[in-house]
Order: sequence, then structure tokens, then C-alpha cells
Amino acid sequence: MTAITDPATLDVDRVRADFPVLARRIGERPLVYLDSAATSQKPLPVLDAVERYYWYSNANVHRGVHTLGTEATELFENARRRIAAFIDAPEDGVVFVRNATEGINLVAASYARELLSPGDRIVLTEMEHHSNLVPWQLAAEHAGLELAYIGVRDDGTLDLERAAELLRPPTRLLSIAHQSNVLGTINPVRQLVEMAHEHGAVVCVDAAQSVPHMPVSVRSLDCDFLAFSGHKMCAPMGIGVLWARPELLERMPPFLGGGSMILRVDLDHSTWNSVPHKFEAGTPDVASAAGLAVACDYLDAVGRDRIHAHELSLTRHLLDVLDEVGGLSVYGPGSVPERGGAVSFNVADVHPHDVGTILDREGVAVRAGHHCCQPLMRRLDVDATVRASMYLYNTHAEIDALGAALHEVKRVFRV
Ligand code: 7TS
Repeated sequence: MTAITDPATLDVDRVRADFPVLARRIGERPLVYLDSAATSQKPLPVLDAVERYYWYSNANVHRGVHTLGTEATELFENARRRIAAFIDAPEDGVVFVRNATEGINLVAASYARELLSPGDRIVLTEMEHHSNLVPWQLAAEHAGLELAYIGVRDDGTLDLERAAELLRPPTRLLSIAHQSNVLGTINPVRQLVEMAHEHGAVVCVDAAQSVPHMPVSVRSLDCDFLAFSGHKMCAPMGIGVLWARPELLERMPPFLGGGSMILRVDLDHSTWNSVPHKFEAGTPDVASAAGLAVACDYLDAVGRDRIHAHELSLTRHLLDVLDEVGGLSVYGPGSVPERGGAVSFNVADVHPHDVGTILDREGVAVRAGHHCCQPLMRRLDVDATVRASMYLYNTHAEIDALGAALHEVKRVFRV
């Protein structure tokens, strides 16, 4: 398989030099990291930003009158502005959370559970990550809400006819992945938002697998909530973002109580700080927020259009390699650009964990399991899959290395 080279594409060698971990070896072999949908690796400027914060500016935010406290607060609030610009969204809707999971839980607990009424319906899809299923189940149980699901068609895309039926009263909220972490499917979020808004429902977008990989504009999606994690986009673990329409945040009661989120506390009641601070109780992860802002700079310097095009090119190559290996079941849309760079497959009836173990011996890191999508596994009629997922630092040679390692799996298991 020859590598596809195009001078207009991103300079992968230059990018790779920024990621120290990519120089590692696994035993005798160079690391081939194809698990970025689980978490991305971190470039030097992000590692430097975290270190610089703790070396020179560490202090608590929003309280000190001293210089370090002011600097830490500026770093944190500048990070909020940087992230708002990155997702093209109004800045007072950016709530810092730990990860996409916490962002979705915030919406489920403070919006669905508190502001919806018994009998109201929440629509999800069959391809959602557990983080975009369980919080709604908890809210539905608490508040007497109904849950309904848009099905997944055999080609790994959503059943949009069913979506049109479901996105009518009594539906009040749709929550949907922008890009599936298993199938790679890129869902038509803008179209679904229009359908939902036409009937007065709000839309929450699980952007954990889209914001890191392609330009995402909250203004053009016109969604009401959007959640994502820093650690999948070159930033540290422990920081994530919920963007919400500020007018919805105004109406929503706090999710967590404590320091920073209050205006005044009396013994019998309290009043709340302004939005978005009302949703940020306790000391935040300032270093990781600073790292996330630098990750935004890094991804924009490389160019998100270029990253997306690079991943599509790798995905096309990977689909060809899997076809050439033969005897595999590959899930999700068969063609780009309806899909992004997360590709799930199985090797005959070899258990995915066994495939993953042999691949690891060859230096290739993939994920094997249900990928926190048990209902989707049932829809695909499998217990688990192997998943290769790509990012800006992956090369065409690495895709070929995966192909060679899969031949080794077939040899070992005689399939
Ligand atoms: N939503 C989607 C679509 C995801 O892929 C993930 C994580 C989450 C939400 C939750 O993100 P977290 O940062 O809050 O944990 N997905 C994966 C994965 O595919 N493999 O490991 C984590």
C-alpha cells in the first residue's frame, strides 16, 4: 500500500516531533498509537503550559487579592475566552467541567430533571456512549420523563425518518453524538437541530469525538448545549467544557453547591453567582484549563480543516487496508466523508481482546471492548469490537503497520 502524499496536507513529521510519547518503543517495535478516541497524546506546548502554571503562577482563582491569584484568575478566564472562540460560541456560556460526561450530567440534572415535566420526552440514539445515555435515564426516572431512541441503520447511519417522527411533541430534548466513537459516523446535527427546534425541543450535542477532529461552530450548529473533553483534543485529563445558551443557564438551578458558585450564603438559604460561575463550585483545575487553551492554539496552528482532511485520508487508507487483509467484519459507513477516523472491526470469530493483545505485541495500540456503547453492540449483534482511531499525528505507514499486524493475528489464530 503506498502512502498518499499531497503537499497541501499537514506535515506529520513536524507534528510528531511535538509529541514526546510517540518516540516510545513497545518492546522491539515503535509505538503505533491508534487509540486517540479514548484519549489523545499531548504536545510539548501543552505540557509546558501546565508545568509553567505550577512553576510560576499557582494560586487559587477568583479570591486572592495577591498577584499570583490575579494571574491564575486571568489564565483561567482567558482560557474560557479562548475556548469560546475555538467553538465559535458566546463566552458566557462556557462552563468548565471535568469532562464531557460531567457536562452531560449537568444538563440532565439541572435542565431535564428540574425544568421538564412528567410525560415530556427525551430523544437519544442507539449509537450513544453510556455518558450520553445513563444521565438521561437517571433524570427520566427522577422526573417521570419518557425516553425514545432513533435507531441505527445497517450502514451505520441514523434512521432520519424515525427521527422526524420522534422530534415532535411531547419531545422536549434531543441529545446526540456529533460523531460516533464506535462507527465513526458523523451525524447531521444541524439538520436534527432544525427538526427539533421546529417543534420547540432543545438539543444537546455530545461533541467529545468531533471538537478535537474538525471545525465545530456552535453558532452554525445552532445547538443549545454542547459538551466535550479536553483530554481527547491534546489537552490534559481533568478539564472539559459544557457550552450552554446563557439564557438556559440562567433558568437552570445549580448542579453542585459550594464555594465560588454563590453570591450570598445565609444559614437558611443562598443566592447564586452569575452565569457561568453558578455552575463552577469549588476550586477548578486551572492548570488543565490553561493547557486546554494552548491545545486550542496548537490545533488551530496546524489547522482544523487540515487535520480533518488528514484523518479522512488515513481513514480511506485504513478501510482499503482492512479490505485487503480480508475476512474482517467492518462496522460503520463504508465511505468517507460520512465517517471520521474511528473504525471498528472484528477478525472472524477471534475475540477482540485477543486481537488487541496480538496487535500490542506488534507495537500497535488499539481499543478492544464495548467502547461504553453496550446498546450499540447489541444492535450490531456483537459483544465487542476492535477499534482503531486516528488523529493528526498518525501516518499512512502506521496504517500499513496495522495491516501487517492483522496478518499476524490471522496467522496466529489460523483464520
Ligand atoms: N461521548 C463520546 C462520544 C465519547 O466517545 C466519550 C469517551 C465520552 C462521551 C465520554 O468522555 P469522557 O472524557 O467524559 O470520559 N469515549 C471513549 C472511548 O471511545 N474510549 O474511551 C473513552
